[in-house]
Amino acid sequence: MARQRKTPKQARKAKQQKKLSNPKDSNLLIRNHPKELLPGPRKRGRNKGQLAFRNHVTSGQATIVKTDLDLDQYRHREYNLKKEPKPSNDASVLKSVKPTTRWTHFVDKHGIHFASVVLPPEADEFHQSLNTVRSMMRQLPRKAGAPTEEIRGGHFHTWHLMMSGQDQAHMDGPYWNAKFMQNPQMQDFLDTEALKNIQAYCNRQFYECFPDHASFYQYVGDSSEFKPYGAFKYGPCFPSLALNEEVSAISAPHRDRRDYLQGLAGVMSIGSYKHTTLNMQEANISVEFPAGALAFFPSHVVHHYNTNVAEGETRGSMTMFMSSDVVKWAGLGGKAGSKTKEEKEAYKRLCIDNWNLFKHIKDKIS
Ligand SMILES: O=C(O)CCC(=O)C(=O)O
Repeated sequence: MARQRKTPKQARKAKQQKKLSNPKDSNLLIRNHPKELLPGPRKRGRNKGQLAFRNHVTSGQATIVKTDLDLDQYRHREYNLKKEPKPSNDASVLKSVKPTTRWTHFVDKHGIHFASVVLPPEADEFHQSLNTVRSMMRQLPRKAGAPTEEIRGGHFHTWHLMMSGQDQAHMDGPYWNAKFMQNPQMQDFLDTEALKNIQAYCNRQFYECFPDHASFYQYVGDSSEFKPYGAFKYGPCFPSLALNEEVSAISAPHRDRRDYLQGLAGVMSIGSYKHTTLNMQEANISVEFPAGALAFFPSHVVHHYNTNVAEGETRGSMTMFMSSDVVKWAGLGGKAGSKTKEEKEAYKRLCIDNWNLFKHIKDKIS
């Protein structure tokens, strides 16, 4: 009997499956790593971040916006939200917010702080660094990235500098995606002074907006699984960075279901454009998102997307995040499948406890 030809989609899936079940050892970050169950977030840096947050709120440099999000709806979930139909990309039905202060903090219906948008600082050094990063991004070798996936809107390239530890990849430990590992130009880009300035800025803002999350992220990065290997390339908080090419990179509605459920992603918007928005469906808001602004939000919880920039304008973004698997590797120190029931239970409890990283705004400023 003649074999049926695979559709292009089936062929792509088969290739991907093959790749996943034949991991290259050289992509492994660490082998024979010690087991270490995470006890919880560290205090390091958190107090300083808390103080900075309180200062900018009480000195009138921040606006607090109440939204329709209800975080309580998600608190019983440990790792994943169920797949739901994607919302439409009609942002005109959402409540529009235009940041007028340097910081805008968004709270859910119970007052829990879950997202922030930070307008770019005036400092020349920041803008010079960002422009250098933008021009270097244009030179990045295309072979070190991939065309955008379906979930994202336009036709653009994404460089996924991603550390992961997906169990379905049958890896014995955390690993880098191969394209990134093997590309020296990408390594040079990450070592450039300008990128380091932007990286430090993003991590500092993370501490100053979400000190509890930031200290937990840094704690994961400081664990013996990752620290000796300099694994958190966009650290100290973020292990992974996706560079969305500056052409017309606009996200279609999606949830990042591999991001740590109780965590936050950061997105810095870049480009030459007059207007786009970051839209958060479950919060029912559409926030003006100018070039150079930085947003933190729960990327696994809320469906998010952008509105188009005008014809002839350019737009890209730098998305920083931590996959669930990264926390899992540090929490379980190896394959989840080979763990005892107690270890698995302890990890589940850690995840549920980590919903408490989201704090009430009153507690953050008192
Ligand atoms: O570019 C943006 O504003 C959003 C980026 C994003 O959602 C992503 O990279 O997953």
